Amino acid sequence: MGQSQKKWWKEGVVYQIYPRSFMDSNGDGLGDIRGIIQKLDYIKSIGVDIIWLCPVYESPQDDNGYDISDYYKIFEVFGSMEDFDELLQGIHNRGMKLVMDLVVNHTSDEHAWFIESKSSLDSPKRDYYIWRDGKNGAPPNNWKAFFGGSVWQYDEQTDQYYLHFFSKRQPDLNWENPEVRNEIYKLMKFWLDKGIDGYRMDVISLISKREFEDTPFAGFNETIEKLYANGPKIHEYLQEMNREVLIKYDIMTVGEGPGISLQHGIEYVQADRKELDMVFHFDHMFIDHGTHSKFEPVKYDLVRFKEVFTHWDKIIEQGGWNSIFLGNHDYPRIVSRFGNDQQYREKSAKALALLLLTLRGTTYIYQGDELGMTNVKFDSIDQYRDIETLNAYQEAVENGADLEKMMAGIHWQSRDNARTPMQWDDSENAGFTAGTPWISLNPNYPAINAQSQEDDPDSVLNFYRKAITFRKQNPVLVYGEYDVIDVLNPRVFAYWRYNDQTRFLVMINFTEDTIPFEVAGLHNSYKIECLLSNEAQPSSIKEGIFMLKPWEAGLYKIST
Ligand code: ISL
Repeated sequence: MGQSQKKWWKEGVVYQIYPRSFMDSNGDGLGDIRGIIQKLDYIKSIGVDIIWLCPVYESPQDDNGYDISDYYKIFEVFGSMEDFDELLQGIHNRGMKLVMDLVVNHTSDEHAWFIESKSSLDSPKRDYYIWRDGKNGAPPNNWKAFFGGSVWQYDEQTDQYYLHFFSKRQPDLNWENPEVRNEIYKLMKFWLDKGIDGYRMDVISLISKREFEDTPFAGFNETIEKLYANGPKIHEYLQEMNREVLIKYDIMTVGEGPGISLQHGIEYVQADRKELDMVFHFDHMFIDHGTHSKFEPVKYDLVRFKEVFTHWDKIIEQGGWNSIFLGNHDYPRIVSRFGNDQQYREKSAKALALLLLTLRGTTYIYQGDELGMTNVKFDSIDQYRDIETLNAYQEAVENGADLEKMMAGIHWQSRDNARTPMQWDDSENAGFTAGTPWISLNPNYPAINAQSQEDDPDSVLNFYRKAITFRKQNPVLVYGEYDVIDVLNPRVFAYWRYNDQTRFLVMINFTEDTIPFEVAGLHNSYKIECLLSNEAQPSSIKEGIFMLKPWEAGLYKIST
């Protein structure tokens, strides 16, 4: 349990921006780079240190920018390269850092490489992508894509199939080809030489492919873990990328990865291996997905949830580092998913903030979660924009499934829950755009918005500010040990964070009930001081027991 080496990216708090939904500066209904520039002071005021910007590169937007057609250009609806340079400067001038999305498992089908690759069997770029012959007039195997259908798309002109793990407009690159890898390293350097401070690497766990044998697994997540992710050459590629690019810059890297278990995770991030700094695993993101579909959600279990965080904390003891997040642009709003977005919206949003900022690892906050923004329930499928949601609905229609049930699943799990525009104020369209927004707003924006929270000392926003400031003043929350308390308790998430000098106790009641909670060994003769809480009158210990009010969350300092 050695002391973890100090790094800026361990201490930093990350704020994730989904540019399309953040701020529209020119009234075309889509967020843009100048919109982000306008809001930099707001972002700085939250207290965050690092901005992770989702893709802003040229793209036909089949998957909102995760389908890139030119890695060296900015998507013109988002702005120009000059706008980008100004954004980077603005971020640096405020003492913050910028991490960009790196999407190199696949490109857009409109990328020049793919157009050339597709043009003929003997195109010099044929081998930039993964082409295979069909099997008896059918695709090469039975693998399913993340966004529905087969992972194989037939191309009539050359009578072969190409692989796409995501939409058919997102063909997978062939990392076996050294020319492809060199092109990727080159584009990475282009942005790093501009001065960006790191990369969030999209589905990096999928870049090394296995043999394309049929999957015997019925469950999609199991297929991902056993067949799609962590392929045989993944570490060879990442070590090469590290040698060729990463080592030359003072940056942070976080690899996104479906199918990364803790055992795999360590192989990506153990410092001596010289690969990545952190990964995003999905053990808690898949926690309420049905076996066959995320749109058939199951109720999640708090014990399992605590076990996931406790289990992943081990990555630090083994020489790696953790990323702590509860949501992003692909998942429901955290307060709707893990909190209570009705009666206890504010309290539970603050409880989750406390969790995010006191677990061991780098904290990631997704835009709008600092306001306690909630899921949306659009009445009609026509109001949804996300390709995953639309494809899944279409599949349900084709299969004659129960569409009411499907809509309920979409209300709960659609990625669009996190993609409704930022709620800046209570004016029309929440101050997000002067035009027609690309996706409807959550109708609750008159009640939930940044402006109304700004001056309210008890707002969710100001709780985030407080908790971030507190974390900065107390490095034990970054580097100190983590020990879970009563892991089998199904209602309370409690843990110690400590070092030789300081001991903090964090307790969060994840229910709507008042709950007695006992911390073994703790009694009235200790000095127990509550330093952060979402309650005006935080619970105190009486006869060895705390009575935690509904969704009460508090951090206590314990001394003798
Ligand atoms: O969204 C998901 C749950 O249905 C995830 O499985 C997601 O598809 C996966 O984590 C990969 O996500 C990333 O790559 C995708 C892109 O659509 C996502 O927005 C991105 O975060 C393809 O580039």
